[in-house]
Formats: sequence, C-alpha cells, structure tokens
Amino acid sequence: MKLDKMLGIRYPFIQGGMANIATGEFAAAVSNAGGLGLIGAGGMRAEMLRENIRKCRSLTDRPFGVNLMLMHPEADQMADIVVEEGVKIVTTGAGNPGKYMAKWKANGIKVMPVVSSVVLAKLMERAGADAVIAEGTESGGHVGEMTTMALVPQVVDAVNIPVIAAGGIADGRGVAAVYALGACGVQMGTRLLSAEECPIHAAYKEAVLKAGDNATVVTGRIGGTPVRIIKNQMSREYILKEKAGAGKEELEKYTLGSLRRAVFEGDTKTGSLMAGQVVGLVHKIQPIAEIFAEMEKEYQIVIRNLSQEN
Ligand code: TUI
Repeated sequence: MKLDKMLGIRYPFIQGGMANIATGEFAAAVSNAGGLGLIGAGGMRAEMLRENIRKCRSLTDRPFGVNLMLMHPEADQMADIVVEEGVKIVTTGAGNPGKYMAKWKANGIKVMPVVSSVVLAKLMERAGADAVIAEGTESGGHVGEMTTMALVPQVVDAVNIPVIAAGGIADGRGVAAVYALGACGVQMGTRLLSAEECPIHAAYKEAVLKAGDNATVVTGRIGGTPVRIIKNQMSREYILKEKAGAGKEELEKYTLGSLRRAVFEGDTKTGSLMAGQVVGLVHKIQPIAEIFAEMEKEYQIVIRNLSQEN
C-alpha cells in the first residue's frame, strides 16, 4: 500500500524533520498542501515543542506529526510531550528510539524511525515500528554512509513493514525511482527549503537556489557527527582542521550555533546551510502545494514513458 493511503493524506510525501526550520506553522502548511507535515523538535526546548504542536493543530485539520531528534538533551521529555499532546505520528532521527517505543505504541502513536542501515531497520521492526524511513547519505544534515540507491532495496528485502525512501529525491523522477526500489513513499527536505512557506532566512534560500550538483560536502566524517551542508567558509575551515587531526572541542567551535546562524541570521559564511545533494535540482521558490502537484505530475509522466518503452 502506498503511503498516502496508509496515512490518509493526498500525496505519498512526508516532510523531513529539519531542525530549527520545521516549526508548527511550517508543518501545518505541508499538511494543508496534502503531504505529512512534521514538527522538527531538534533545535527546540521541550516546552517550545508543546507550543508548536498546539499551533500546528490550530492551523490544520489534516494529519501531522513530530520528528524527534534523539541526540537532543531533552529527548526524554519530548518523548512524553508527544504522548501528552495526543500526537498521532512520530518520526525519529539521529539515534535508536527503542526505549520510547512501548509507551508510544501503548498510546496508539504510529512510529516511523529514520534508519541508515539494514541492522537498525530490523531492530526497529522488532521494536514495533509501523514503517521505517531509509535515508541515504545524499540527504542534508546528519547522514549515514549508504546511498539511497543501495540502502532502500536492502532494507525492503530485510523487513516486512513499509519502507519510505529519503535522500536524493526532489522531483517526480526521484519518486518513480524509489518506487522501483520498493519504497511506498518519500521523505523530502531539500526541495521544501525553497518553498514559499519555508521560514529560513532569504540568504539561505538564495544559496539553495544558486547551488549546483557539487555544492555540498560532509563535515565530521572523521571524528564527529557527519553532517551534509552547502560548502562555505565554515565547511572549508572545518575540514582543514579535521584533516589536521583537530579534537572535538576545537571542531565544536565551528558547529556550535551554526545552524541557527544560517536559518535565523542568513549567515552564509559561518552558518551550517544544511541541504542534500539534490540541491542542484532546486531552481525556484514555489508554494508547497505547487511543488507537490508538480512532482505528482512528473511522476505520472515518468511511469507512462517507462511503460511505453520496449
Ligand atoms: O537525523 C537526521 N538528520 C538530521 S538531525 C539534524 S540536527 C543536528 N545538528 C547538528 C549535528 C547533528 C544533528 C540534522 N539533520 N536524519 C536521520 C538520520 N538518523 N540519519 C542518520 C541517522 C541515524 C544515525 C545513527 C540513526 C540511528 C543511528 O544510530 C542508532 C544507534 O544505534 O544509536
């Protein structure tokens, strides 16, 4: 079954958790456009998450969810808040949500963890996940090692729950490609950075529109947490230091507060402009509803053309 039917939404598209970007207002805009909006808890304090859930609910009657970033120091509190606030769908990232699963399932929450390996996908299935989001290293932000092309079919073969593909999908061709690999839907982040409703600073949006195929790089592959961002002064200095063997503390000087500097201040020199490799496919600012409609139409054309070839 495709993801739109599973979740009761118009399109089989869910929005990536995008820390500091995916507010309650933005998630509601995604849901109102026919996708599944998710409030990105990364970058929020626990009580802010509660306010964003209430705000989102006031702005949409459609299904929405919360993305919990598990490296967050307040993740335990946030795991309780989603239950208290009656959230129905939770996605997780950057860790293993195993310790929260029993409580979430007991409260009727659909849980869809992001995984970057087959091992974690199987673990999540055993823990009671309703679906997994297999995210390739093409993604923006915190990434694993495997590509979407290699990861998705291996996860599909390894589990009996639905698999949603993420990483490297920004148009209808990408949707058709991951369906061919066995996915039932897609998660998108980068394409939505250029949405009219996306609340990032104008300079960040401009950098997304200008970026080409080779614009991103992964910082922190050697010692820390691998994070894909648009190349800039910060990434160049970080990688030089990283290659020179700098310690965690020295490297943290670059990353501390850097996502907030990009999102809120539009600091394109020292900020972390998180974006995936498909950033080179993002060319214009559009309403979310138009992005989704365009992707659906492209997908239909791709499958028609494929079925006519012989
Ligand atoms: O989580 C993401 N993407 C993110 S989180 C984020 S906020 C952040 N900012 C600065 C530094 C670090 C994070 C920005 N982008 N995607 C989902 C994802 N999860 N990708 C990879 C994983 C993952 C990695 C390891 C999931 C589980 C895991 O290990 C599980 C274990 O056993 O602990």
